[in-house]
Amino acid sequence: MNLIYYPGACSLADHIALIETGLSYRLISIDHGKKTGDGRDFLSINPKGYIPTLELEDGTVLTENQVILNYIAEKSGKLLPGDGILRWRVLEALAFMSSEIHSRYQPFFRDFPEPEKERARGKLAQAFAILADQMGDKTFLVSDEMTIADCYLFWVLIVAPRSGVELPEALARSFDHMRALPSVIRALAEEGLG
Ligand SMILES: N[C@@H](CCC(=O)N[C@@H](CS)C(=O)NCC(=O)O)C(=O)O
Repeated sequence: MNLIYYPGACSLADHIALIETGLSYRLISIDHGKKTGDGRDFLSINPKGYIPTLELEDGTVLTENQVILNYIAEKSGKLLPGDGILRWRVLEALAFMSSEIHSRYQPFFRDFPEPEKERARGKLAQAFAILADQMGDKTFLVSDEMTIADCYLFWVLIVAPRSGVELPEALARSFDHMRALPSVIRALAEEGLG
């Protein structure tokens, strides 16, 4: 399958998940003119125009980070508990990070006016506190086993400094732990981010 990505963007979560699960993948970058690294018009692949975008071997295209992460987990049988409450906690954490954190990074990506940034900082601080509480002293967000929620969390934590909101200790610890994992080191290197 092809993962269409920008270096360091939220597609990093899917990239880490692909490496962790051992599924085979090809990385295809896109440029700012929405041209793919293999010379195609990105909008004709994903009219939404954003990454991550996953192209399956039969040409089917999947979009939306939460869905792509779920697909990787289902396909590999890894990074998502098969049943029980922990499965729902993983999906809950993904939805929370997508709607309450990722979308609140927009003012910092696009340089919105300061009052909007300040409002976003307040909401982000609350959301980080909730995740830190959930993390507690566990190794990963939901349990002591890594899940797709941790792949997304790592990207969320990479971007956090752009907002100027300080990370609670449990999240700073998670970031240090995650960035030392072989899958994360490899994903960053493959995206040219060393
Ligand atoms: N709803 C999408 C949002 C993905 C998204 O915001 N991707 C950003 C990169 S992190 C993007 O492609 N931005 C390019 C643009 O908005 O033109 C998802 O959850 O996958």
